[in-house]
Amino acid sequence: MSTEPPSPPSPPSPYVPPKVWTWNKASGGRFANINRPIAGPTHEKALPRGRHPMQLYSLATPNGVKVTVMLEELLARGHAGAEYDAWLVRIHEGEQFGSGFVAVNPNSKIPALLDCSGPEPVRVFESGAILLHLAQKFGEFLPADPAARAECLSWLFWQMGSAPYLGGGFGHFYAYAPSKIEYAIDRFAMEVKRQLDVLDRRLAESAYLAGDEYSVADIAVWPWYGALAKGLLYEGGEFLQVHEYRHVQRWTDLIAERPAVRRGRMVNRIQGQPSSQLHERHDASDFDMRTQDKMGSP
Ligand SMILES: N[C@@H](CCC(=O)N[C@@H](CS)C(=O)NCC(=O)O)C(=O)O
Repeated sequence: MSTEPPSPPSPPSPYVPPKVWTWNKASGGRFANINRPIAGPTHEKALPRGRHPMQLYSLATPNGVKVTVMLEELLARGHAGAEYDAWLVRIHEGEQFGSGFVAVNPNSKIPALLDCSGPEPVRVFESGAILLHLAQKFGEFLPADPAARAECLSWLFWQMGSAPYLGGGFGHFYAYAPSKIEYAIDRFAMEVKRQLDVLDRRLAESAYLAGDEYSVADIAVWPWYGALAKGLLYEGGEFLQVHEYRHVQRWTDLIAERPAVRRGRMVNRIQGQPSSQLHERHDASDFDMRTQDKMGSP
């Protein structure tokens, strides 16, 4: 009989990728029911269609809010052609994989827009493309001067390239991954703090990202980095010490005051105060009984 004490459990062996990746459905964590390695529809489902020129299929995530804010801003400037029906797409229930939605966005992600103002509907997907489509169509929120326009487009595309590190990188590993991986959290926390510093330095020299005027660049960046600056994303405010980015804070507060922003944030929203949620928007009067809060309440 051995008298040696039992040996302590050995640490989990490091993962060694196999030669060929295979789909282990159980490893998908919180998003296992919607993440798939293949594109295309999972089921037949036609999209609803309303009476307005713009048909939006979306949800009030930061990417969705960009578009509802843009449409509300255009309406506030008197563009009746920007009237829209906003339909709710519940991405956690897989509605982005319905055949009708995939026909509007083959990438199966909100937001997706159908511009029905012409003889044939025009589909637009990717929030940056939607903002640019609307800005060019209505001649708003995109500077006419070539140098100012170049600055505006640079920040617009900066957002498109940067936010995946914030959401898919930092947010995923800090808040959603089934285990906390120090290497991954460090890597993406560092990158997100660097991004906040990029914005902070820019906003130290001008009121808005493209210069003196509010533009599609602010409309794209604010829902992500403004929410982050207010501690509303991934409960990461303290961890990232977001209060230190004081020019980002100033800009976030300034934009949060805009009535169109307060309205746009409510559209297709399914969490937070019930009175601040407008699941679908079909008319300006839909906002009447709602609380249009600023950036403060989640
Ligand atoms: N680059 C895209 C990203 C869109 C995106 O990631 N949408 C998310 C919600 S914020 C989505 O629909 N996810 C559903 C899924 O991945 O199945 C854009 O800016 O429009």
